[in-house]
Amino acid sequence: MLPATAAHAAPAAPSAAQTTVAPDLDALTQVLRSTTAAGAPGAMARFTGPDGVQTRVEGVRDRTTGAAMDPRARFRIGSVTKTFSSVVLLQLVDEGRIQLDTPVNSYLPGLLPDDRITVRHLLTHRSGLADYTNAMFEKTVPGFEAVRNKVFTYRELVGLSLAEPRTTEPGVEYKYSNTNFVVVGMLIEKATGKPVAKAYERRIFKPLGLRNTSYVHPDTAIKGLHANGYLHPDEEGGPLVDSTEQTVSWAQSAGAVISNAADLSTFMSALVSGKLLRPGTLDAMLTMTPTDATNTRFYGLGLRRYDLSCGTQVYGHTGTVQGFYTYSFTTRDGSRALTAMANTSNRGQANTALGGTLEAAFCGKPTPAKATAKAAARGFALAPAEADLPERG
Ligand code: REY
Repeated sequence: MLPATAAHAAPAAPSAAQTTVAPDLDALTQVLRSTTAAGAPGAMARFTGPDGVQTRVEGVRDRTTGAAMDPRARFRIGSVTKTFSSVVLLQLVDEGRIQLDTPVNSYLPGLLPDDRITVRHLLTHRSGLADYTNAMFEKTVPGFEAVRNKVFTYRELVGLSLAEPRTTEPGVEYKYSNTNFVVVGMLIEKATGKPVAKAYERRIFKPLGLRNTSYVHPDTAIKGLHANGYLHPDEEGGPLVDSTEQTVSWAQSAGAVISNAADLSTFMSALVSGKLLRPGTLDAMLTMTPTDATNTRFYGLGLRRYDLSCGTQVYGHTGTVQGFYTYSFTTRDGSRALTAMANTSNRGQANTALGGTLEAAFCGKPTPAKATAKAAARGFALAPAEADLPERG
């Protein structure tokens, strides 16, 4: 059962261009191989489209046993959690319990030092609240070891952010910050009177039947068939750290959900096809502003849009948590979806390589002449150096 307030909107009609492109499975395999060559023990991609499900794997999910990567494996999704948190928050907007342009302080009196910061500023990363994780993980492995078994309250995390100067005036600039989605978690708990885990379960996991998805904070294990995560140390050539078990308390509603590829794609497709939000709030979520100068990457409300070289636009989120890189994206009509994961992190080259799964899956067989002409017509710079840089989360 969907919550009483969930609306079923008709999905947007797929464009002819979107339905005729088949994924390039050889290219997908090549991308996964380059991801493992760049230092990921394993990598996987799972594509859903009109012809059903196609999966590709490379490498291992467990370096000790040598078990192969498995497309069904569970893993830590990092910031893809932000899309789940946004959906819950926006359902509360649909129910009239929270308003997007109301100051956060009217729901959580005195929490923030600036009454001008609104709920929408949090969801669009325009609050100016510093990201406390930059200092926390300045030294990657020591930073991780210091928090892997810790349990933080939301207020402690907000306190870490407020000890630093704010980065922008409210609303002025996009500055990605985990703090925003920590405050979103607080708003959800304030409005529902229950832990965020209950809200995710009742409003998303159960209605969509996501049996491989959970929020177990502060438990440290990933139950069932899962991939182990391996963190690269800052020192080149140093041993990988098995980072599978941790509380993820440093992220909570900004990054602590566990899921698998099938569930993430189901979630993203359901979201864009109107199964979780009323049309007005979904429109608000899909209203995007650029996150960089390439004009190919955008952020809405807890949701990214990437404009690919073939002109196809995909919606979803990226995730980085120690030991795991994730991409989960779908076309606007929800008919095609890709979730890709590599079981490593702090390895930019591996993350960039994994991002290539999007082009292989959604743009299909490379036809350079056509792609070049199309991209030029749309004013895209082809593969600018900047566009190759992986984003945080
Ligand atoms: C935190 C550091 C990444 C990860 C982060 N993740 O903010 C959130 C997100 C949930 O947006 C770590 N990097 C790594 C370092 C760099 O420690 N010194 O790569 O595992 O997804």
